[in-house]
Formats: sequence, C-alpha cells, structure tokens
Amino acid sequence: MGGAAALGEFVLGRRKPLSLNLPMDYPAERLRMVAAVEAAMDRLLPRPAEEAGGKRLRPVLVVAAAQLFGARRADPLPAAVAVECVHTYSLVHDDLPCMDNDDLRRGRPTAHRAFDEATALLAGDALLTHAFAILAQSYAHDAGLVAGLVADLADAAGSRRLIGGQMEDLLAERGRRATAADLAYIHLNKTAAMIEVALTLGARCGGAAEAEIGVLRGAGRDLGLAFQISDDVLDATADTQTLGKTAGKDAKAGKLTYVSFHGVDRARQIARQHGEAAAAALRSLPGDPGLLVWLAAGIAGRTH
Ligand code: GRG
Repeated sequence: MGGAAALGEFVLGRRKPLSLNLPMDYPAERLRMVAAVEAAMDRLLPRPAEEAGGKRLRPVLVVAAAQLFGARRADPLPAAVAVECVHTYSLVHDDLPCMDNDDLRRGRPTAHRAFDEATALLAGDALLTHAFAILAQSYAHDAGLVAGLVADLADAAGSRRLIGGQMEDLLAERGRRATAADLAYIHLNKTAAMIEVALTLGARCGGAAEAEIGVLRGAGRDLGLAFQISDDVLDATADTQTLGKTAGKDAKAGKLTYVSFHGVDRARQIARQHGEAAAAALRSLPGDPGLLVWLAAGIAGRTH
C-alpha cells in the first residue's frame, strides 16, 4: 500500500494505531490528518497549484469527527477538502479591498495582491463552487449522505450564516452602533458556522445518528466561539509574523471584538469556558473523544 493510501486507511480508522494501549499522540495524529487532507486536496482540486496552506483546522475536525463514529459510512477526506475550499474562498473574498482590504494572509501576499482583484474574486467563486462538486461526485453512491452534506454546507456558507455574519460585521465596521448581541451574532455566523459544519459533515461521514449530529452542532458552536474569541485575543496580543496576517488590525479599525468589549483577560476566560462546554458535549457522545477534546483545548487557548 502506497504512503498516501496507507495514511488514508489510518485516518479512516481501518488500521489500528500502533500504540493501542498507550494514550494517543494527539499532536502526531493531527499532523497525520493534515498530511492526509493535503494529499486529498492534490487529488480533488483541479490543478495542484502552489498554495499558501493554513492550519487546516476545519478539515482536521471533519476527519476527527468521522473517526469518533468509526468512519462507518464514508471516507471523510472529500468532505474535509470541501470544507477547506469554502473556508479558503471566504478568506480570499474577505481580504479584498471592498471588504477587509488586507495585504497578508497565511504569511503570504493576499490573492488580490499576488494576482489582481478580478482573479481573487474568481478564485473564490471557483473554490466555493468546487466544494459542492466534490461532495456531489465523491459521495454519489450514497444519495442520502450527499443530501445531508450539501444541505449542511450550503446552510453554513449561506446568507443566514457565513454571509449574514460577514454582512453584519461590515455594517458594524461602517459605524452602525453594535451591541453585545450583534457581536455574538457575528461570531456565531461568520466563524462558528464553518466550525460547526466541519463537525457535522464529519459526523455524517462517520454514520452518526441525527441526535448525535445535533450534539456535535452544539459543540461546534462553542468551539467556534472559543476560536473567534481567541482570534480576537491574538489580534490584540500577538505579532504579525506569528499570525501570518496583519496583527493589531481590530483596535486600529476601532472594531467590535470580545477584547474591546471585555478586555483581554476576561476574553481569554470566556474562550476557555466555551472550550470546556464543547469538551463536555463531546464527552457525552459514545466513542473516544480524546483527540477532539485535545483540539478543543488547543483552540480555546490558541497561541497562533
Ligand atoms: C467573504 C462571505 C465571506 C465571509 C468572510 C472568513 C471570514 C468571513 C472572514 C475572515 C476574517 C475572520 C477574522 C474570520 C473569522 C474566522 C477566522 C479567524 C478565520 C481564519 O481562520 P484560520 O485561522 O485560518 O483557521 P487558516 O489560514 O489557518 O486556515
């Protein structure tokens, strides 16, 4: 069996980890998943091009959620790639001059800087469209699964979640008076929606029941909030090199964030509370949630 195939088998849980009686090496497991996701990206994206890779958090969540249920129904890697495509499209469009107007992303010039605005716009459009093509093609053998995956991803990326959250964020930036409820709405939709859907797509590939998918959706909501609050803290406390994107932008733009609302210490505490709530939900499910709980702790206390 070739390296990538072996890795796929491992990620799918068909091969037992070597250290069956020892605690799983979560950092190594995460790296194995990232490698499997990137091999799947090479396979499923039209032309393996040079790409500034991010942390691949969402695709790792897809694979880890599928593993929680024994990856019984289908290979989660195509779903993982689809989620990363939608996430990357949202970053490319968010960086455009008409939105956040940023020059740096993933430690490299943003797409419209490296190429031009029209190219960045079309690249984002292509990534979004291709995500759904991947789902339709990769799971064609299981119509029920395709329907669930497409509905979940369309909902997360649609006007009521990702796009709605982004619109509200733009309105807040344009000086509309924003409240704590607006801030929660923005975070829940702009950020948590894509984290939630990573877990639910993984759970669907794993063969989870609807009730279990509901539990994961709740965990994803908390994880998404923890992720965004930590992101707000990092923007205020870390440097541009560590982040790979411009640091200190929120304060400069007078942006509404958990840090501007609550201060750094309280924001960190709230992120931890959401991380713990996510971990508690994950522990309530059958299966070993160890890897997901470890990822949740990392997300709530992010350093980059
Ligand atoms: C354009 C519809 C549309 C939405 C844009 C993603 C987004 C919404 C805005 C980007 C800015 C931002 C602060 C988003 C919140 C989510 C977030 C922190 C994304 C960055 O995710 P990481 O850190 O990125 O996982 P990498 O590069 O590691 O994949």
